[in-house]
Amino acid sequence: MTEVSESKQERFYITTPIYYVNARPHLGHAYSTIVCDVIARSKRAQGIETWFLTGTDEHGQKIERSAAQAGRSPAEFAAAISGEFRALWSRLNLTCDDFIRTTELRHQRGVQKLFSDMRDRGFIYRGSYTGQYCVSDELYVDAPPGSPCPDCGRPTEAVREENYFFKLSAFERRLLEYYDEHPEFIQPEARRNEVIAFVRSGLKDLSVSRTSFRWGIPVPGDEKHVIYVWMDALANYITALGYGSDDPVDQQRFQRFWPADVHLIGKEISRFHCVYWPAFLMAAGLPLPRSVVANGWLLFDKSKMSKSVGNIVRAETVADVLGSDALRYFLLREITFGQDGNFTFESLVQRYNGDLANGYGNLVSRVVAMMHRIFDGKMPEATGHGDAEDALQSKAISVITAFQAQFEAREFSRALETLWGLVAVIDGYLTAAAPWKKPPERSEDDHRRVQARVLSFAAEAIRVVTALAWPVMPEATAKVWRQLGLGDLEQAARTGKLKTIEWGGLQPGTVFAAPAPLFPRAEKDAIERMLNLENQNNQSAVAAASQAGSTPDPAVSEAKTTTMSDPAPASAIASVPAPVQQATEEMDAKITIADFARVDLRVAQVLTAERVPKSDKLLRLEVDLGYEKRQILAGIAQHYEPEKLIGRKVVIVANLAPRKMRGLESNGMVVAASVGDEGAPVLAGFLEDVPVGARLK
Ligand code: ME8
Repeated sequence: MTEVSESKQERFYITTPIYYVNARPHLGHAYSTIVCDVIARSKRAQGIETWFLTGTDEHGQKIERSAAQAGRSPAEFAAAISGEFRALWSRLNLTCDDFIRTTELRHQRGVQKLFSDMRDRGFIYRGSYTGQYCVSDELYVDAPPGSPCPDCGRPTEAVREENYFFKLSAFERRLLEYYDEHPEFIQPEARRNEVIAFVRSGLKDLSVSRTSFRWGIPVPGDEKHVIYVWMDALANYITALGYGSDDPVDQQRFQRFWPADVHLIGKEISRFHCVYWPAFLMAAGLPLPRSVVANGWLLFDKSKMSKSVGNIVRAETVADVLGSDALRYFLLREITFGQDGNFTFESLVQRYNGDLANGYGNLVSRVVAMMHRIFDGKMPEATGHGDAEDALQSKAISVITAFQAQFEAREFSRALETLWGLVAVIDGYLTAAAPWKKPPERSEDDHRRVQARVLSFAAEAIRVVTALAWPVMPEATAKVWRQLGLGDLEQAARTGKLKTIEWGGLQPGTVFAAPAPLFPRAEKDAIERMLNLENQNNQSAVAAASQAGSTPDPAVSEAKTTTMSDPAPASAIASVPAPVQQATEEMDAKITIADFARVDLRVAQVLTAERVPKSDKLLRLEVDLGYEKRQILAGIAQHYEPEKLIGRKVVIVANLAPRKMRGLESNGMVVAASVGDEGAPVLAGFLEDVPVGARLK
């Protein structure tokens, strides 16, 4: 059952947990998702066909209650917060191939199929449940009334319901055998031991439906029940691929990528992923994932960063002040993967200045600037080399091997430490050779030869660091790649040019691009600025919550709340309820940089353009963002001929929630000035050439 076809070896499927939409994303969520992105990028760079899935978990009692508290329907509430996750992932340069929402029809259909299959195979039966339930963890708790939740310590609630049960007990032995035969299934070891101990202590059948609330996927054929939210949520890993769909394209994707190679999760949800999920799959006759890998917790003020503790830091705050690469680098470098790790603003700024601003960034700008000053930006021919060059080259070669092995073993912190060891060696090599200083006894010709040798060796070593660091810092490394005259790094990765990284890729004669700042040094006020942004955000969250509580939206009917496939309305990105008057006031109010930064404006190139049938206003555009292609509908047909738009660079709002118009999905919005009384659109553009995907900020 768990056999995998030969061809699957060349493919790689990785998933994050799908995040609850009861609260906005924070650094903890960003951490797991960044780790997945880094792994996905490195697999793609190795030429492995990769699928990276993330999404949001939108059903269940917890979300229903959070929405009610905010005075909104669950559908609206979920759409707003889900939009925030999606926008953040794009802001952090995360290259997810798909983002699933459990309220989508494709998911609902797949979950119902899974449920029916398990029931048809005799693993689901009717019974009644009397016991405790933890709404925060959406967990049945086997304990007497009044007991706190053993996982989170919060009070549990008594539940007495007619339910459907899953025969979990039937899988106890098979699960233990599976863990035994596949030691890599649960990682790291500590989690594996916990899970095995839990299963050995005996498995009871699991209640998999609820009748006391409505916000969920109905049990097929018995609609008064909704399916247990964890069964609903776990199924996302297959429904997103196409399980349960009749469309051959979906079915093919499912065949291509299932089973998953890595379900990356936080350690607190190991039981759901390592016990319930494989048991569900066995019951449905589906192959099991290859591994469930748990990251440790990001701690802030010594406890797990979480919304309920109230000790969260937002990823946007760090990205606004230090850039998204700095956040990505810090999380991977600072935390030993698999273990808990502390977040402090002090260590963040220290690492930023030490490793990035003064380290890699400074090294690159020195070498690129000297290359321009001394050799007009053209890589010189290096003639001859001595011990120092041999040492540098062999260090670089050994770092390539060590880094790749450590990275593959998911020892990200060690791998980056190894790589920055090379940065230090290049720095030392430059300082010792001092190509900027001509010793009096050295002739002009000799000096120029030394300069050519030293700068070309240093630049080549920087190329190696840059190629290896790309999955972790895609933005900065892409800038360096361009400065080294090597073109588009993202494209190099996509076209297999990073498959083997070897010494000697930078050829004499290569023309370097102009130096561009990479990591400007963080000044003393950086921490203060981040703290201010956090405070502002907390205040606006409090204001939003209090407004939300006071403005329940009577216009949203019950029918709407149970709709499973509502796309996020564009206006729902802000999670503040927006009666019209308030919206008008907000238009007049000043916004902060952080508010502006939430709008992801990007340069995109039009690949195809055509009129939308039966619409005199709409054009259907396919645009390239560099990191992805997408479809956008633009209301410009009366002012622009479609053929003339092809190849043109336009500005789009890249993180607008998708909308359907005339049956077609629009993923973003083209930005245009609105001119004259009629508001004729004039597309925004640039006088200089700009690369696709560049962000406007
Ligand atoms: O559990 N440190 O969603 P969730 C590290 N919907 N990782 C953290 C973290 C922290 N402080 N805080 C959150 C759920 N995470 C379910 C999952 S999957 C089928 C359903 C990350 O919104 C970590 O990956 O509570 C953790 O498991 C996940 O966010 C929990 O997100």
